[in-house]
Amino acid sequence: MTTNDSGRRNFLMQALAAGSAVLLAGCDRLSRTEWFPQMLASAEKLSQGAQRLVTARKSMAQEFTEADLSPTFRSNGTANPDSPTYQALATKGFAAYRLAVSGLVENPRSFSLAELRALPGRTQITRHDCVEGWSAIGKWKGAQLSALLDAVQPKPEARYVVFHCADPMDEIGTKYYESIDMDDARHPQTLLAYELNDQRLPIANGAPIRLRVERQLGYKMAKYVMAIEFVSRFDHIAGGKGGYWEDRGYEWYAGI
Ligand SMILES: Nc1nc2c(c(=O)[nH]1)N[C@H]1C(S)=C(S)[C@@H](COP(=O)(O)O)O[C@H]1N2
Ligand SMILES: [Mo]
Repeated sequence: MTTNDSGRRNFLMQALAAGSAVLLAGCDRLSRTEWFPQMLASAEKLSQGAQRLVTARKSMAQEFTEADLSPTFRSNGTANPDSPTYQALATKGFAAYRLAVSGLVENPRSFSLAELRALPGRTQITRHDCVEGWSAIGKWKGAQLSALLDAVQPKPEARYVVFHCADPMDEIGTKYYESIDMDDARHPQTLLAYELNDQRLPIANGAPIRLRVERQLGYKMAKYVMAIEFVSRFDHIAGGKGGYWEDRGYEWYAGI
């Protein structure tokens, strides 16, 4: 390695370290400054590349035992969506809930909760890491997203899965949303979860359906999922960065 190479490497390592330190500092405060989104955008390119080098995308997230479960799994972000449509569903125990699946698929259709429960599923005890600096270990049960893919048959042009949520985030009704790529969509631990710690998923944690995508940070795990859309790009959706927090400067690939 030449002197130049190692100088460049040190620079990269420092940039990566700075990126992760800032990530621990919190959702709201930093995203409003101008330099923060820009720095995250460049840190994302570095960390995504680094992640691809060191971790195969197919690797499994660590799983834990019942003894490791957190006494309570806290709620973060929206705890009860402020939307008449959602409240009407919740009042009737989500009996009328249907998950609409659209976009670049051969068989667009919707799923009732019973139909989602009937899909091949998985139970897993994993650790959830939020960028605000807390973690919790919980037991999740849900349909494997790969099973839903088998049912709807994504077209070859489909590159991303977008999750549209019920919760308005501001007065003008901007809704939470998220997206993942097809590698994560087909990963065995990627679930449309309907149970937390052997109970029906509580409203505070995303009832009736929330995404688990275990090798990424908490904000990727969309709660209150109402619709799923398969797309080839997401620059036309909301702020164009692939998620509610991404539109406010967070990195799209939030690998841990
Ligand atoms: N729809 C929706 N999904 C969301 C959020 C939200 O506010 N709305 N917050 C995200 C963040 S930042 C985290 S850490 C987790 C929190 O999940 P929990 O409430 O089960 O702890 O949900 C994520 N998914
Ligand atoms: Mo979070």
